[in-house]
Amino acid sequence: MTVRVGVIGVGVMGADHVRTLHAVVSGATVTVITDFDASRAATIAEEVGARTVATAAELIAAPDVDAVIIASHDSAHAEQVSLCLDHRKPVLCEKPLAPSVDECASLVTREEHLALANPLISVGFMRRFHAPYQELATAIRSGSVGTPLLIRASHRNVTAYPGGNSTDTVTNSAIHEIDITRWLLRSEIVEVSWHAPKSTSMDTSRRDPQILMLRTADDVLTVVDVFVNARYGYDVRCEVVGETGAVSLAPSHALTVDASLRSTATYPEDWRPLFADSYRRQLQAWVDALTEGTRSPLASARDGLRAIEVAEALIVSMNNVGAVTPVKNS
Ligand code: ISE
Repeated sequence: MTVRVGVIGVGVMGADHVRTLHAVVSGATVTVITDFDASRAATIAEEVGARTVATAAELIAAPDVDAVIIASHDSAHAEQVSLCLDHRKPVLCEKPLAPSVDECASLVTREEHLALANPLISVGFMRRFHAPYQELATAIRSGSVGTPLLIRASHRNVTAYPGGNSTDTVTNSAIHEIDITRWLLRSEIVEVSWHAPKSTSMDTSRRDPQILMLRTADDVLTVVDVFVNARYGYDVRCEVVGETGAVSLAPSHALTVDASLRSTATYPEDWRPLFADSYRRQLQAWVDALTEGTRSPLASARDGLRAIEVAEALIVSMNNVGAVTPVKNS
């Protein structure tokens, strides 16, 4: 069986998913594409031999679409995922599942009411498929650094995507750090606080950088700096400090040039080169589960809800001069 996939939104990430599905993933074919920019949709559709439709609703209802990928603007996710539930179509929604707790909670409730053996919603927290994060998790579980006490993480982009604000930094970028912290530690984040030094002059629309403190139920503290206009390169760091040692991700730079008495590291411009293999493995795992009729091994709708609950607590802290804020579970 070949899974016929419809892709909603072919900006940076959606286009990447289309190409990965088309060229690298086995067992799937992209049949239908839609985007608010019709010519962008037409160009990539032609590249992979798909057809285009005008709206997300049309795509989700299409008879030649078995499963849907949502890579549209974050604000459109809830409505589009909801339509997938109406049509009982499996959906891989890019993170965040939706930018508010209310929207995510309502999707979780609706999906749970369907009581399906294989839930329909998967969320694109692709770092769970990144081999270095998986090795980090294995190192923690094997006890090689003792009981984890502290995580120090960084999330740095070259430039922020246009039109966002301080809140979007949390719901769109820092959401990865939130998910990976609970995934690495297997413990829920129960309390947070938000802080910021003076902002970069490069972006007047948001506080940037931001420092986030995430405390898990087992009392491990994660400290993350998220700097979405860091300019120098795309850089993700993570060090887990335990009672007897520390374990870190290897540096994000792919290339080091040694010449003229210098060693120069070259960073990627965005996340795609660093996480290309994670996206591929995530898509393949999703398609395989659909083909085999098994449960999706990707992050679930409830994982999406948990992450946005933490994000909302961070936003409360942001609006209350960094007050320590409990995370409410709905
Ligand atoms: C983007 O959507 C991602 O998923 C990237 O991993 C992240 O670094 C970036 O900040 C987001 O906008």
